[in-house]
Amino acid sequence: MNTVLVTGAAGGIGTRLRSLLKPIYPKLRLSDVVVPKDLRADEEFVKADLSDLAQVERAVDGVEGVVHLGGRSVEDAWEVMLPANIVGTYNLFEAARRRGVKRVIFASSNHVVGFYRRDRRIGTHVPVRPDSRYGVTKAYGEALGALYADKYGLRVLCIRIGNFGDQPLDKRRLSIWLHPDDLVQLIRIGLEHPALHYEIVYGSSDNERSWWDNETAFRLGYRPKGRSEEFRDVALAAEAKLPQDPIANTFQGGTFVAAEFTGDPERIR
Ligand code: 15L
Repeated sequence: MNTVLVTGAAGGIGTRLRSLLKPIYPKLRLSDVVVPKDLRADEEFVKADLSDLAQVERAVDGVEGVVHLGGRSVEDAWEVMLPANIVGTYNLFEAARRRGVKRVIFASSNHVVGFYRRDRRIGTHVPVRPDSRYGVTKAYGEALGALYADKYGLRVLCIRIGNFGDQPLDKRRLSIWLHPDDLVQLIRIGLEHPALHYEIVYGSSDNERSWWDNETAFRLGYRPKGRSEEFRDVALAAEAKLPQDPIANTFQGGTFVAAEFTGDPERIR
């Protein structure tokens, strides 16, 4: 894999990945709708609005692999989601097909399955249960990835990212935390695994309290190093200071589930 494009390079995960991926993929290209504040002279940057197909085509031109982090990464109004995550994700896959990109890593989210209860252990073959408009756009992105893999032969890895960061922030994140180095490992699987066609994996570290069966990732060679339990005391202390919401605490998606929720949670089994 020679040239790799990271979309959403000015965002939280993108900013961190820039320095982690550069030593592995020296011809790293970055794109975003805004120029990253700390862009270095040795970094290649192409400004692109994901809702404009021509701009996205320019961004992907000449690259072999794309790590697609771009778009809105939390819940928002449909008017925001539509151009950023629906039109934008379509444009990304379509531009990749038109310009002969070989592989796309799609940054999906745990919010694709946020309405599963915390007492359920789920793999990647369960029906999606999005907890937000945001989660729906990520489920749509996974479906687009399957279409472009099956119909046009793109190799696609969808990573349902839990919570990315140096340490788990609270009790829920003890179950879904993803260490930056473990995300790099998953991205490398997506960009380099010789037998990859289309897969969905969970982007989570070696978390004792995980709700997810990440068998597909392990089959592809993923060996996470981060262990959330090492941060248990700090995470639980932080949890004690948070407002507690029974709906958020029942379901895997947490506050994304509770936002706008009406009625009886017993209807969701
Ligand atoms: C996500 O998908 C978001 O992008 C991130 O900001 C966190 O909210 C994360 O999920 C989470 O569930 O903690």
